[in-house]
Amino acid sequence: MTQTVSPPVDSVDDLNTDLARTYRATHRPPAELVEPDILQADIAALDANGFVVIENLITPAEAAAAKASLEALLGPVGRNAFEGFRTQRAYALLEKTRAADALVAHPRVLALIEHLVAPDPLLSACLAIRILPGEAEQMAHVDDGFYPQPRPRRALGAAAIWALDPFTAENGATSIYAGSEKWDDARQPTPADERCPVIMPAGSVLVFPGTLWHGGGANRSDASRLVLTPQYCAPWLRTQENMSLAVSPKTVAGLSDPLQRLLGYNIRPPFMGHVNGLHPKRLLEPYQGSK
Ligand SMILES: O=C(O)CCC(=O)C(=O)O
Repeated sequence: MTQTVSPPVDSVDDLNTDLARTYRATHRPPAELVEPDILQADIAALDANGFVVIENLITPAEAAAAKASLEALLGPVGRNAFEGFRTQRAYALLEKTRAADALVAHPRVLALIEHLVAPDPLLSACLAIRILPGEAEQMAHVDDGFYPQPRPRRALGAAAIWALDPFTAENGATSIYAGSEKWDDARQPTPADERCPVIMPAGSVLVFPGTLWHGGGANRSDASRLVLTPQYCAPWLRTQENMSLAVSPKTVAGLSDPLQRLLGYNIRPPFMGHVNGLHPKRLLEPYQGSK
C-alpha cells in the first residue's frame, strides 16, 4: 500500500496524475464489472430515450428486505409542497442503515451514472421517499438545476430511482417528460407536454440525467409507494446533502471502497478532496478493523 517516493511534478500536466503516496487511486470503472452486451444495450437506451428502466435488477425478496429496513427510518410527512405534505422521506441513509449499500453502489447503475456525468462521481443525495395515498403530483423539476449553468448542456448529476413497490399509473410512480433533458433554460413543462408515469415492477430501477424534467406522481391508490433514490454529481461539484457531515468517519470505515469513494474518501488529481494536505482515508485509520 505504501509508496515512499513522490511522483515528480515538473509541469502542470503532471498535476493530472495520482500524487498520493500512501493511498493510491483505486477507481475501477464500474463499466468493467458489467457484461459488455448488457452495458451497450443500457447505454443505447439511455442515449436514445434520455432515461432507461432496468426491470427486476434486484429480486422481489431483495426489494422487500430493503423496503422493510428503509420504512423503519422514514420521517414525518414533508414540510413543503416539494417534499410533499403526504410524502415521507429519510435522509442520511448511509449513516443509518446498510440496506441501501448494494443499490447505491450497484455497478450496472454506476456505469450509467459515469456515462452520463463523469468518472468517479460523488454521492450527492441518498434518500427513501414514500408517497402516501392522497398525495398530489409533485412539481416537475430537474435534479441538477441548482448548479447555475446554462442549458442545454451535459448533465452535472444523475439519479437512480429504485422501485421498492411496483410502480403503477395510480400509485405515484415517478413521471418524466421524455426528451426534456435537451431543453434550454427558457423551456419548462406546460400542460401541453406529456408527463409519463414510469411503470415498473418492484426491484427495477430508473436511471436518468439531472437535466431531465420529472417529479413524483399523484398517489390515487390506497397503498403507499416507496423508492430509494441515490443521486450522484460530478466529482468537482458540491453535493446536495453534505455527506462528509451526514456520514461519520466511523461508519465510512466499514463501507466498501466504491462507497467510500462515492462519499468523497478519494482524491481527484492532483489534490481535490484532501484533508490537511493528506488523503481523506487517513481519517479512517483510527477505525480500521471495524469492517
Ligand atoms: O418520489 C419520486 O418519484 C421522485 C421524487 C423527486 O424527484 C424528488 O423529490 O426530487
